Amino acid sequence: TLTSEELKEFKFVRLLNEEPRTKTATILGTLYSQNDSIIVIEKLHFSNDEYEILTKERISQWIPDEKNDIYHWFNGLLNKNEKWPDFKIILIYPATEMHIEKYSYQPRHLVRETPEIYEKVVKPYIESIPKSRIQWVYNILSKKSESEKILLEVEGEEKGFLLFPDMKWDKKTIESLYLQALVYRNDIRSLRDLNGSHLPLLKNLRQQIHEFVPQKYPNVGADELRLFVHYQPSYYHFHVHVTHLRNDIIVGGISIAKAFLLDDIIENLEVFAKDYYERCTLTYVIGENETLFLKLNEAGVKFNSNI
Ligand code: M7G
Repeated sequence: TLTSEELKEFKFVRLLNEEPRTKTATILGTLYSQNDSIIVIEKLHFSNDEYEILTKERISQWIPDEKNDIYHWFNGLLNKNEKWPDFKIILIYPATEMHIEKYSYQPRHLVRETPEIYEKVVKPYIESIPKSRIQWVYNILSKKSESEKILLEVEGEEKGFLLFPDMKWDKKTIESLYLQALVYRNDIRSLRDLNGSHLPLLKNLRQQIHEFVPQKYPNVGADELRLFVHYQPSYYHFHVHVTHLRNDIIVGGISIAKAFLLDDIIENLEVFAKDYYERCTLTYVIGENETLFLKLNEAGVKFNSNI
């Protein structure tokens, strides 16, 4: 094997690829005698036994970035001499039992939700969720929090929305661009509520985002943006996720049976039926710890491929 002294002879030629989400960079270079060499370098995961001391001893600096209700986010340095932050932290404080469930590893299952199951189990569950749980959403809409980060504001009771950076985004790495479009109106709980009357809203949102984002970030084309909604979402005030195509490994969040493309939604409502989402069976993934999963189980809803 080559020694570390020998490897120091590696001369950088050019960057072939970088994947911010997997924390890898692929570099072309030369080693002795001008032979082409490729290095794939990957930041390692925190190791298990480090977690206990991680926050207490290893982090030398937390740099506050933003706060909204119980959500606080920071950038940080592990080593004081670092030139730029080497990690990003989301702190939920105080966290409820629901947060602990959501953020814990959990086995997942597919559900096939018929309109009847929606009416009987899902809708009452959504209606039982206290509004206070989405205080952070109202803070954004009323400009109490994150107002200086709003990227685009489209007025109008029916078609209006706000576009702003998702808390998962570091706000600078274009390949991992992640924005949220949050509508002003509060009468759409989720995908299930969408019907033909919402087409002007959905189309306006799509068009405005496709025009605005490439202007704001000139290295991003409209055809490099993925616009989608989650079903089930974690909060029931209608919002659309906007991500860069390269940002395609967000665990679960972009996978089939969780993310539904805005283009397909518009198509289904426009070409097939205005009440498509009222009548269709929706198949989606749900975690075992989620309250809705428990409710579905209590109601005896079994995964059924014959529906
Ligand atoms: P979702 O589809 O309801 O479910 O998306 P998910 O949380 O299972 O993905 C909510 C989205 O809003 C997520 O992408 C979150 O990262 C983002 N988000 C959540 N909170 C609490 C905040 C916040 O306070 N500020 C911002 N900017 N984004 C948030």
